[in-house]
Amino acid sequence: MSAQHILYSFRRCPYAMRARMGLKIADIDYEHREVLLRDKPTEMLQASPKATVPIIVRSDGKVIDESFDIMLWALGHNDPEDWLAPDMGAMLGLIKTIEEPFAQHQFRYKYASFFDDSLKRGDVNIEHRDAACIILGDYENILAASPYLMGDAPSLADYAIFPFIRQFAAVEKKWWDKPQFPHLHKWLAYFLEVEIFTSVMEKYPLFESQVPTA
Ligand SMILES: N[C@@H](CCC(=O)N[C@@H](CS)C(=O)NCC(=O)O)C(=O)O
Repeated sequence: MSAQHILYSFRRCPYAMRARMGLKIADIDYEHREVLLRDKPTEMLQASPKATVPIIVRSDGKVIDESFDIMLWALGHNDPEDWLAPDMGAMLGLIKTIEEPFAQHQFRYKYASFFDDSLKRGDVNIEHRDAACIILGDYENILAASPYLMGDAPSLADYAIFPFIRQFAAVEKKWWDKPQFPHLHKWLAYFLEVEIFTSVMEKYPLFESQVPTA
């Protein structure tokens, strides 16, 4: 049997979601290894000591441990819906913002008590929510003028970004549903239903490490 690509993934991680969507649209076959972030398997740590998901160990032994690079690698093989069609510089400008600073603000917004002992679990940090909203306002303005971030068709930019907006939207559902970002809502609702997304959200059994623990 020929060696297969192996993906270390965590279902609810937005980085892993976008990598899985890239692999799926490119129709790349791989062995899915579902992990727990609090109990990472030795095989994953050996593949990439950075120890973040997603990680793909390619069949040629090369390791890619950045979600966006996994998307690019997959789409470089096969890009049937032309996700790479828009100008890459413009897409990169948008996509970079989502990882830093948006994802950082979102983490501090959602897990406020982790950074402030006076808060209790479930409390949110409004300053970080506001900071994230400045970025969301930029997306809202783009989406007021076109259905997708790069124009009339979905692209890499949309797929690389929406898993993070999904996560943000889920922190305070009631607050999010106030009519402040109507175009962003519509856009997110579309991507939450697309087959490429729903198909990568199926549940996998946990990967069991084959490396004996000491
Ligand atoms: N820049 C990385 C970030 C990946 C990342 O931070 N993933 C999170 C889960 S959503 C993680 O693995 N964190 C490590 C941990 O929680 O131990 C990428 O794009 O792949």
